[in-house]
Amino acid sequence: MSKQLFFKSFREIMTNYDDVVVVSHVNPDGDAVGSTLALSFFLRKLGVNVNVVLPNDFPSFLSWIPGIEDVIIFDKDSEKAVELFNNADLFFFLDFNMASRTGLMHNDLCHCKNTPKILIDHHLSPDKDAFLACLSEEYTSSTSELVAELIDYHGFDNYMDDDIATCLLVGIMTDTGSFAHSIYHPYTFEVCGKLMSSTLNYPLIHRMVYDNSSENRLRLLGYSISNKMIIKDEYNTAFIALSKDELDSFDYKVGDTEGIVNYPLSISDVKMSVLLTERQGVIRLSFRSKGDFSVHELAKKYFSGGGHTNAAGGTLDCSLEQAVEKLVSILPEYKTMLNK
Ligand SMILES: [Mn+2]
Repeated sequence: MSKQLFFKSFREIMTNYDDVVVVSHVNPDGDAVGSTLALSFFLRKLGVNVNVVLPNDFPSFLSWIPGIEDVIIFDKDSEKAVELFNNADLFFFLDFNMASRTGLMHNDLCHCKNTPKILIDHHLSPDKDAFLACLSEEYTSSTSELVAELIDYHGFDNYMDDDIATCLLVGIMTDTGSFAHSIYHPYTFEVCGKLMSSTLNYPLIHRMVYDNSSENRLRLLGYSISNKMIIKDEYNTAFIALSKDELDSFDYKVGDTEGIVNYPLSISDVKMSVLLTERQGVIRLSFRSKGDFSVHELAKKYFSGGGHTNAAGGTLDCSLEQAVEKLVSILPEYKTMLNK
């Protein structure tokens, strides 16, 4: 479905549904939270009853964002979440495109397979047939930008307010690393300019997102880079592996490792950076790259994951040492591309 057709038919589609549940991916980031909340505000303005359900808790740096107090966290209140799922006549899937990215909610969502679903997302390779309507735009900064464009299409002045604009700016800001990457067209700046034209205090929003760390989080970052970063010069690759014990020693909270993976890329020759973390028995891998080296392909092929060309995730069911071994063992395959 083209973007224009999606926007055009959106209002008409929504006249058929009254009880909507908006969901996003496990370990929700700024874009997942910002886009789901912004869409839910917009849908309420269209007269729809909306609930937002996230698989697990959001990072503490988002605890102030408008609307967050009404979000249902599945792993804290699964009974309520399942009740909402069962009552829903429509789901929105935002900022992910593989049902397995909904973590523990996956099974319960599978039980609602007859309830129509609408996708709004910017990740690669969606399963388009699974959706009633699908807005999948790989070359867009963020899902929040797509929600902004949807609202813009239906009348910016009629529907935009400071709460929605705040959520959208947080999503776009975090998915672009403060407007440093993942920007493909002028519209990203145009719509942010429009969002700013209200009474928003942008420096305050930026500060609330980026200058909101605990002391432990910053010390964990320092430790990760100073003590744990390994550089494989031959492959222009850097990686950091953090065990559960190491995370615990910094009193790890959800979101504390967010962003660590980006730092090694600031070294001029490093083309790929990988963060491996040991969580609840599995190893999570987070990949970042520069230029046209696709971490999406690599994550998909070897780590049951995917994402974007320059940012992707994956998991391995093994020990941290084995995960590091596996990562190092596949680097020769990518040597030429990593040295381009
Ligand atoms: Mn996103």
